[in-house]
Amino acid sequence: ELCYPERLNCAAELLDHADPGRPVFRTPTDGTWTYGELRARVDRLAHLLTGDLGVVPGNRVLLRGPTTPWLAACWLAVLKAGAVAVTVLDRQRPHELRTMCEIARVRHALCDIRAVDDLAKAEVPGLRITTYGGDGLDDLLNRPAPATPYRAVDTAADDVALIAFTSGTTGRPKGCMHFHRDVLAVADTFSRRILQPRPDDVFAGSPPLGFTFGLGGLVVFPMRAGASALLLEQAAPRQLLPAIAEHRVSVLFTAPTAYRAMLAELDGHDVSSLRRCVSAGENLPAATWRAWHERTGLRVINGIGATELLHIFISAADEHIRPGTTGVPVPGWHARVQDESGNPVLDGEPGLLAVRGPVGCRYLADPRQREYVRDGWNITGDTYVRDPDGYFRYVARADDMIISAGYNIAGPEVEDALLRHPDVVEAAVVGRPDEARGQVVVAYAVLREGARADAEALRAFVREELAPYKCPREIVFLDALPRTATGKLQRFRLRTEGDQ
Ligand code: 3SK
Repeated sequence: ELCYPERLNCAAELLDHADPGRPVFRTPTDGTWTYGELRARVDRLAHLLTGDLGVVPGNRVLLRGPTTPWLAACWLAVLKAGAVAVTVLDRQRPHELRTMCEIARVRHALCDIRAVDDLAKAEVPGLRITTYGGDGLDDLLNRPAPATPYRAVDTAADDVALIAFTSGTTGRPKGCMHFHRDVLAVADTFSRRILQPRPDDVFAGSPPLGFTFGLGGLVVFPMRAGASALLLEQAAPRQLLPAIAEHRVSVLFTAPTAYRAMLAELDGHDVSSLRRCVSAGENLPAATWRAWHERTGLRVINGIGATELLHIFISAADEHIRPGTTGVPVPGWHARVQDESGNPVLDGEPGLLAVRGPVGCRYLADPRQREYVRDGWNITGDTYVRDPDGYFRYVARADDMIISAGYNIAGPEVEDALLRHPDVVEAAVVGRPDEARGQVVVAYAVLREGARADAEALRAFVREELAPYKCPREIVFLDALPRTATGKLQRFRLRTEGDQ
């Protein structure tokens, strides 16, 4: 049982426990910040926010920039000052930013100077933008520091700390409100119980801080454990692999696609410092799990999380990992599989994943709240099967099931089969409307450089692995699959490809 005091400021809680001399953020080019240095910079930012910038508790402050210690410091300062951090991705475009600012009624923004153009182009009425990383905020920060540390605003544990946006794989963005206690709860469930971090751990990964996957993995979890994080502005596998060796990274957060890309480039890289590898953001196919295990000896910790629930709620570590499954509910969380009417289905039968735990979905002024939360359960939109031994197995996104000539086909199962072929690095399988069969299975594949396999060879390979009705009618070769800014596959774009 998690138990937090009624009055709680999660930023103060994260900042105040570690030894001030220990490292908290490392960077490839700008050195290392200690907890003491971070605390001093956060206090100075909080003084600025509530002084010159006129921010008052409850105000929503947009944060935008690449993954840097300054972005993390801004996030902590906004929360310490009792305001609400509105996190967005630095890849989001002006019209998206404008919509998010409208939904969250944002009046202040702290923005990395390198990401300010699109925010300015968004022309948000009444928005005061303060930049950092150039002049602007740096100017203010260079003034003599106030003598006294900043006293954290006495927020309630269930005051809103954070609004994180999700657009899913399509649609108008939804702002998810999370409380101060929620921020600690994800650290005290997934991180503490599954990762079991130690103060000497070095966290790193590819998700940006504007995505709660990255915010948890690169700021909240390391700080809650008194550990440190390597913050990389560019975290594609090409940068990640050498950084792991150079900074002795021990806990890695990334997505299945990145594990596959790193496998292709692993030769000559030392990953012996890794002790925990987390995969989330998308389903981790058993083929990818096995390939990473074979090459590195490491057992990837798979997990499913959601912006609505802040972080990961089903997972497993060490000897409890079963490749091809997501795992079991993280201690503190409950999960079940149910039908459309909310009745639990039998083990082994597919249905909708329903989750309950210390964090719940609270959309900001959005009627879709009624679809996501039903009878106290959060319906994530994923189709799952619960095995008789209690393990949860991903089937597909609920709207990604293919129905062909009366057969239900889960695209990810066919993708998994394609990924077992040595020439295939990425695969996406969708249903295309068909008069005779309702839908037919169509696969999109990205091949390894220099690979020779043609569509017929891949179809023959899949026929050896799966029942013939699951075999793609057609295989289309692409250079890359369409993905959202957070790296999620956009199957709807492939489904409508033929319409354009
Ligand atoms: O959206 C996701 O897939 C996710 C995964 C892990 C942690 C947090 C999130 C939002």
